[in-house]
Amino acid sequence: MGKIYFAGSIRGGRNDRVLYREIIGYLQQYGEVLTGHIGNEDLSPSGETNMLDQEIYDRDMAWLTSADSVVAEVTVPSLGVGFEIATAIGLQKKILCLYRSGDERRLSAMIAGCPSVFVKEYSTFEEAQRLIDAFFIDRRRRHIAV
Ligand code: 6IA
Repeated sequence: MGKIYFAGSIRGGRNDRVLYREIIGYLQQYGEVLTGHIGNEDLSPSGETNMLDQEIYDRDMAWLTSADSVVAEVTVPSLGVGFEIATAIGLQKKILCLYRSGDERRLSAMIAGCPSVFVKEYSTFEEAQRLIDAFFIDRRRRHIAV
């Protein structure tokens, strides 16, 4: 099984942290999720001060480099998640961006318009599960075909 880098907002806002945890739990059937702490309910934008920002950056970039695929929940806008997606594109990773559309918000054109990522909209967790299934099953098929 491969390694999966899950990206979700931390300092951008923690409103979706419960959903992140659910997605991380679901992803575990498809590989080792390197970034399980993103779903940690106790992780607040000002919390966990025992790591320097540069240590967080170095660790996350190493994980991203070692990952086989990247799944990002991009509904809550986050500079860090955008940065990770752009870096993952440069590293030629397979990337799934999951987005919940809403009346008041629209996904950044830099993600929505990027041909190097799979952007999928959903509204329920069940829909997110099906999109994740399709992403990984498709990947496996391509892997076998190669
Ligand atoms: O700009 P953001 O903070 O929203 O960026 C979130 C993204 O950057 C996530 O996908 C993470 O992979 C990464 N990231 C940002 N901050 C941390 C972090 N901070 N720990 C791990 N990954 C991070 C520690 C806690 C912090 C609240 C002090």
